[in-house]
Amino acid sequence: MTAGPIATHCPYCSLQCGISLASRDDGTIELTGRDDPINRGVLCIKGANAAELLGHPERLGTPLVRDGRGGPLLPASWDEALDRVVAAIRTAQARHGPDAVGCFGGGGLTNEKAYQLGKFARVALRTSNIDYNGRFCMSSAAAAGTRAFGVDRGMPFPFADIPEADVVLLVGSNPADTMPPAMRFFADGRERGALHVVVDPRRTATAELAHRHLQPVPNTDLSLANGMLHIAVREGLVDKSYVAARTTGFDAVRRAVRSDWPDRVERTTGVSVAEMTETVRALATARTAMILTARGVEQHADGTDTTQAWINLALALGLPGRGAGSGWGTVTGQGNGQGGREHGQKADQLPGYRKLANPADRAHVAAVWGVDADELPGPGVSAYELLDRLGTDAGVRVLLVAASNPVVSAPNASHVAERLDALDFLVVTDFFLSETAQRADVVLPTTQWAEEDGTMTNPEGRVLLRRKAVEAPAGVRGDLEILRALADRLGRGEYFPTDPREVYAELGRASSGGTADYAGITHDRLAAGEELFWPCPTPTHPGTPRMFLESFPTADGRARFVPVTPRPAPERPDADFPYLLTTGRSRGHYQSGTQTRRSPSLQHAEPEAYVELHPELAGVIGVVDRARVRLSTPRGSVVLRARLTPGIRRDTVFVPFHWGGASGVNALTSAALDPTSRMPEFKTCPVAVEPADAHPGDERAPTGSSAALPS
Ligand SMILES: Nc1nc2c(c(=O)[nH]1)N[C@H]1C(S)=C(S)[C@@H](COP(=O)(O)OP(=O)(O)OC[C@H]3O[C@@H](n4cnc5c(=O)[nH]c(N)nc54)[C@H](O)[C@@H]3O)O[C@H]1N2
Ligand SMILES: Nc1nc2c(c(=O)[nH]1)N[C@H]1C(S)=C(S)[C@@H](COP(=O)(O)OP(=O)(O)OC[C@H]3O[C@@H](n4cnc5c(=O)[nH]c(N)nc54)[C@H](O)[C@@H]3O)O[C@H]1N2
Ligand code: SF4
Ligand SMILES: [Mo]
Repeated sequence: MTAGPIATHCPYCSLQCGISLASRDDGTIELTGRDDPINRGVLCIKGANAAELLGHPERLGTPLVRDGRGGPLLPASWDEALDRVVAAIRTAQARHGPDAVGCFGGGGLTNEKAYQLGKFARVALRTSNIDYNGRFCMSSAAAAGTRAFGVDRGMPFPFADIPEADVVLLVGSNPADTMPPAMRFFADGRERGALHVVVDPRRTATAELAHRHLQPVPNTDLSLANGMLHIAVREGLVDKSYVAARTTGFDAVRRAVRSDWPDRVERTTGVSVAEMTETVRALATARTAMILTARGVEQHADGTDTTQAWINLALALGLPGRGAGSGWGTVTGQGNGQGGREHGQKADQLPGYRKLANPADRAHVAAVWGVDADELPGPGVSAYELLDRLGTDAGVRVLLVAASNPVVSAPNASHVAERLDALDFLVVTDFFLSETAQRADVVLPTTQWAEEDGTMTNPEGRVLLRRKAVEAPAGVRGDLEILRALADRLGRGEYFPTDPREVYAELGRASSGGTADYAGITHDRLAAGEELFWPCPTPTHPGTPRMFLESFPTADGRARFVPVTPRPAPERPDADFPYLLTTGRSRGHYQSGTQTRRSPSLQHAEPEAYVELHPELAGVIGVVDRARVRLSTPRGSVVLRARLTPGIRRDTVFVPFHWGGASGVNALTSAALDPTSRMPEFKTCPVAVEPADAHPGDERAPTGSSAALPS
């Protein structure tokens, strides 16, 4: 312990709840919730048990290198491991050119690390091949938000606005499980008399708390939103003066929704005309109203248009920029899901949301970096496309993964694992031996949250200082130090400082004048307790908690309607695959589970993967609660324990994606990509559901956890 207690933030989700860490006399660490503006001392089960990650027996303490091809991973010195990585990079680039080396980043990285990884790809590797797991997360909302408002800031207003909304429509979002401490904002609103409506194919914990639950067929939200806009037009509920003064393009949208007759939409979605009408009337007549969307809306092959459909409804009702308690927002998910998408680890992007394809943007960032703009590569391909081409002539031969576990979390994951195995060389930096690290040629052990300083940006665009509270184990290096050591060996070390404050100061200059302007936010201002939201262009600027009040950051200052119409789903149920599979999260585990499956308390609370199904469906296929069920899609099959719940639609089953191996649901999911955001279709695919024990020969119990995990 450096000194205690130290104020830091949770290692997991975007809420970044305030945590205090102190060391007890016996050397153990005490973790408590801190009175932070967001969580007010409350933590969910994951954050409350996060200290179990510190000093964990499976923590990686030394680099690992693979002994020959196919041999085991063995401990090695840092010099040996780094030299091997650089030799592989040099060989691949000499043979195949700079783009033969790629980087795959993550939205859990601090702003400093995300920035540095993007710079490392462009300046040290000179490759166009970098993307990150945020492409799997909210990229569709980012695309739709940018198209409509000229900027992507998840929530363009603070969480504190939620209780101010008289009506809240929460679509494809389950914060009661995914961000439990945020539920107090909703509870405060309901106490004031607000009306809350949840749209989800499952009766989630969030839907339980709401007044109304609309339960559509998965992947029909676009029709639902268009149907509701059709009703708004027909009933004269459109805010005409707002539309005239603050938007463009409404006529085309009005024409586009003309054929979305409510009774037709009812047949497609399963949501009744009465439910739609009541919801639209409530939103339109409320003093303040808010539409919030999340992964249930976005993780589809038409996720950008689907998000746009909800934005179109919000614009027609005059919500964005109306003032406190009104608007549209997307609830970003990963620890630094917001900041992770702003600073250049995305294929087409430079820091501050600048674009690699824009000459002025290139010139600005190249000047900050001290390199020639012509030296910077062009845009690369998106995350799944990068993974899909690994080891091919058109693809990357050497991949560096930092802060993601795509063997578990990517769609069509068995294929992704095959592609990773086809690489000449895989390098993973992690603090545990994730399923992806298990396939690597070199694993570099890195520091974790409480062992390093850095900043995170939460879903409201608020920048937070996450402080170092404990010493890292000897033998472990921070990601910034690892990038520096690699850059040194590539002859570019001077460009890569390792002090997070220094990196942050540079990030501020690189983002200055950009859409996500951090120039005025400093570690010192944050340490002094200032609450700062970007854009914040100067050291005396107060930051921007609430955007769009006067105008939108588009060329003409107006928000843009975009007409969107439903497209046929990439795959439709048929006799072989008659039901719909949807996927998402459970309360006790985080993402690919690398961290939470190693927490004894969380493993005890939620030991194994499961499939939620309706008792009637269970009856039809002949399984009882806790029986083993086989789910199959054209890509593979998994066996999971049944959890019967009347809260799910009869035609739909739900599986959380936190487990790998034999219980990894991503062996089933589809990699159909949204044409704009390149977001995969995680949330819906046709599936066959049958009792597992009808198939003798597969009597293996679903373990889900890898061999390396505690039993
Ligand atoms: N416990 C826990 N919390 C987390 C995480 C975690 O792994 N575990 N991860 C964090 C991250 S990275 C993220 S992105 C967030 C995600 O947070 P959420 O978006 O709240 O989580 P999901 O469970 O992915 O999806 C939300 C809901 O979408 C519904 N859904 C599925 N298909 C459809 C559809 O077609 N239409 C509609 N309207 N709804 C649909 C699902 O039933 C689910 O309840 O959570 C963050 N918080
Ligand atoms: N079927 C299905 N699949 C999904 C989703 C879904 O809803 N359904 N959701 C998608 C979404 S929204 C997301 S965000 C992705 C997330 O999926 P992943 O990208 O796999 O995310 P994590 O499991 O958080 O993986 C982070 C890894 O990096 C390590 N790590 C954490 N912090 C750091 C760090 O600072 N440095 C380094 N070097 N390593 C670190 C962790 O130990 C862990 O192994 O999954 C996607 N996959
Ligand atoms: S809600 Fe998110 S940030 Fe808060 S304690 Fe839970 S996992 Fe951590
Ligand atoms: Mo996410």
